[in-house]
Amino acid sequence: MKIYHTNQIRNIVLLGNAGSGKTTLSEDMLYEGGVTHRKGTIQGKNTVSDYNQVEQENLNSVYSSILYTEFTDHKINILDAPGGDEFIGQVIAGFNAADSGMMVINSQNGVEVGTEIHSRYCEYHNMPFVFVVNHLDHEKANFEKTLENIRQNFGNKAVVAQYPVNSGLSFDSIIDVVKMKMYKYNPDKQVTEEFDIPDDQKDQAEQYHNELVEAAAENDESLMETFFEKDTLSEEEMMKGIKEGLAQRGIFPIFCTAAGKGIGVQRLMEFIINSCPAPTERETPKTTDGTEVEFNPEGPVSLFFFKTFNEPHIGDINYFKVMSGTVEEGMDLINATTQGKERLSQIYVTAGKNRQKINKLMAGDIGAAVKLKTTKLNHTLNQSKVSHQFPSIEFPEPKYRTAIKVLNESDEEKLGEELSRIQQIDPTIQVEYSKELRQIILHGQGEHQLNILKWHLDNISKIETEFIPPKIPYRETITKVAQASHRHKKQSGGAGQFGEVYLVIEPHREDAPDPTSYKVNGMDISLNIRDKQEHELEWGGKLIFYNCIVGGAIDAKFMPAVLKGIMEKMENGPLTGSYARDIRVAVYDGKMHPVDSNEVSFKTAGRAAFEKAFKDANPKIMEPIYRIEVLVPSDRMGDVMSDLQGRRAMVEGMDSERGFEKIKAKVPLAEMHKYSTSLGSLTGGRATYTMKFSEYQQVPPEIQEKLIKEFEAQKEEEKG
Ligand SMILES: Nc1nc2c(ncn2[C@@H]2O[C@H](COP(=O)(O)OP(=O)(O)O)[C@@H](O)[C@H]2O)c(=O)[nH]1
Ligand SMILES: [Mg+2]
Repeated sequence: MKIYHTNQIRNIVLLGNAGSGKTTLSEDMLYEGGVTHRKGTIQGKNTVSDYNQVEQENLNSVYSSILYTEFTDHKINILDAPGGDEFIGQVIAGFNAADSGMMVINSQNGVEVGTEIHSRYCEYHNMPFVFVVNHLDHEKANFEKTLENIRQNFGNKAVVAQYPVNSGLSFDSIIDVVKMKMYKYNPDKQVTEEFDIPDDQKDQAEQYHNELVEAAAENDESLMETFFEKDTLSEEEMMKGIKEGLAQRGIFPIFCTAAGKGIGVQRLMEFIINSCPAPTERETPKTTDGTEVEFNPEGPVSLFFFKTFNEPHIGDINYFKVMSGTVEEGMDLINATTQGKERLSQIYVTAGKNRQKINKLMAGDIGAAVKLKTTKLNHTLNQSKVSHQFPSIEFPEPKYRTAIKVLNESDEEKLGEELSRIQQIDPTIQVEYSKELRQIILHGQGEHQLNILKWHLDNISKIETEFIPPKIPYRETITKVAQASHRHKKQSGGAGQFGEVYLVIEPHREDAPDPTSYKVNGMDISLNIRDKQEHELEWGGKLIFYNCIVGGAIDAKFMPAVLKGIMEKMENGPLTGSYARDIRVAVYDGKMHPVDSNEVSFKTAGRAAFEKAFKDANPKIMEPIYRIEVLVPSDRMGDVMSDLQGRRAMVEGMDSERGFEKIKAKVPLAEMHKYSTSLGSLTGGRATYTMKFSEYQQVPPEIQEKLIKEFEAQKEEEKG
C-alpha cells in the first residue's frame, strides 16, 4: 500500500441513529475505493465493519471499526461507530481520531434521537459534519420532510448540496448543486453517470445553488464582499467558502445516497477529499500541559492511542493516530504514562479485521499495533526527544447498573480478569467491587450494552454468571439529640470484663459550634471538651467525637476503644445495617473497674451505648438521589413525565430545544432500576438521558418502614 502524505489523508467518523446505514455506507466506500472487490451486506453477515460474531448475531454494530479506503490519490480513514445510545463510548473515541463527521440520516424517519445525540457531541467536540440523507431508494423515503426536519433542528446552516430527483423505489438520480450536474445510476453497468440538469429541474437546482453560494460567502469576509459586488461567486470561490464554512461549523452541507446500491457514494467521497478538513485544517491538538503539536510528518514521532480491541488468537490490538512525525516499523518509543519502552515491531492499517502491514505512517494517519507491553487506551507513545501526553478521552457517566455473580465460586478470579479486559475495550463500563453492598456492580450505559458483555462471558470466556438486582447504598442518620449509657460486665469464669460509658449523640451540621451543654432525658449535662476528633467517613459524611471525660472516670487509654465501638456501629447502622453518617458524639462519663476493665469491654460498652442512643434519636434512612436530564421528542413528553412521577421524581425544569424537550429532575436511585429500558419502550427508542449523583435525602416514612422490615426479615433468615 502507498504511503499517504498528511494532506492526502481524511479521517471521518460515521454518525447517526442505529439503522441509518453507516455500516452499509462504509462497505460501499471500501468497494468504490477498490479496497474490497465484493460488497457485503448486514443480512449476509459479511460486512467488513461488523465482523464480530456478536454484531452478526445482533445484525447491528456494537464496536467501532477502523476502516480505510483509497480514492483519487487520497486515503479516507473511516471510523464506523455504532449508532445506539448505549454505545456512545465508541463514538466518543472516534471523535478523538476523526477530523469530520458524516451524519447519516434515514430519509424514512428524518432526524432521530441518535442524530440529535451525535450532533450534540459534535458541538461539544467542535466537529464539522456533513448530512448524508440515506435510504432514498426506500418506498417511504421522504427527502422534503427530512429536509424540513433537519432545518427545524439545525437551522439555515444546513444547506442542500444535493437533492434526489426521484426518491422511492425507482430512485436513481441526484442533482448536485455544487457541480450543477445530475448523477444518474446505471444499474446494468453498476456505475453512476454524469448528465446536464434536465430542464424541469433547472429552477429548483438554481434556487438551491443560490442558497449554497450565499451560505458559502457567509463564512469569509472577502467572499462576502465579492458576493455583494457580483451577486454570485465563481466555482472556485464557492468551493473555498464551502470548505472554510464546513471546517468552522458554519455550513452543514446535505448529500444524498442509497447505500448498498452505491448511489451517491463516489460523489460523496470526492466531496470528502475536496472539502472536508485534512488533519492540519482543524484546531491544532494540545497536550495536557497546553503545548500545541502540529501534524507535521517531519516532527518527532508521537502517537495517541484512542482504542483498544481484543481479537481471538492475537490478543490486544491498539489503534493510534499519528499526532506528529512519521512512525516507522521497528521504532522504539516511550510510553508517557508508564515510562515503559515499546518496540513497534509491526504497524498495520486495518479494514475491520483485515490487517495489512505497512512500513510507515505519516502525521494525521491512523494505524494499529499489536503485542504492546504496557500501552493501552489513552496513552501516548513518543520518540525519545519529546514527552508529549495527549489528554485522555472523556467518557460519559454511567447510567445503568446491575449486579453480577458467578454461578461457580471457582470462577470468581477469572471473572475479575475478564471484566477488566472488557473494560479496556468498552471504557464506558465500570466495575465496582462493593464491600458495602457485598456485590459486584457493573455500571454502564444500558441493558443492551451489559447483555452484550454477558454474551461475551457466556460464549467467549465461558464463565457462567447471573445478573441480579443491584442493592442501593442507603445511609442512616439521626435527627435529634439523644442520651444513653451502657454497662458491660462479665464475671463468669476467668478474667472479668467491665466498662461503662455515658454519651450524648446529635446530628452533625457543618459549621455548628461545639456543644457546651445538653438538656436531655430530664438531665442537664454540661460538657468539658478535652479532645475533639473529626472523622471524614470513607462512605461520605462525618463523625465528630468529643472526649468530655472529667476526673478520670474513663482512663484516656480506653477512649480509642470507645471510639472503635462507635465506629463499628457506624459501619453497620442500627436500622438496616447501612453506613451511618453525619453524627456527633460526646462521651461525658463512665466507670472503670480496677482489675476487669480492658479495651474489649469499653469497645463493647461504647458500641451498645451508641446503638441505644441512635435508636432514640429519631433515626432516618437516607437514599442516594441522582440528577437526571431526559431528552425526549415533544410528542412523547406526557408519557415520560407521568412515568417520572411514578418514580418519585422531583421535576426541576423543562426546556424546549430543537424539537426535543429536555426534562431536568432529581430521582432516587432506587427508582432508576432499568430506566433506560423503560424509557426506550415508552418512546420507541426515541429518547435518551444522562444521570449524575447529586446528594443523599431521607426516604419517605413508608419506605423506611419497609426497608427496616426487610432488614429484620433478612437477619432472621441468616440466624436460620
Ligand atoms: N434500501 C436501503 N437499505 C439500506 C440503506 N442503507 C442501509 N440499508 C439497510 O438498513 C439496515 C441498517 O443498515 P446499517 O448499515 O447496519 O446501519 P447502521 O446501524 O447505521 O450501521 C440494513 O439492513 C441495511 O441493509 C439504503 O440506502 N437503502
Ligand atoms: Mg453499523
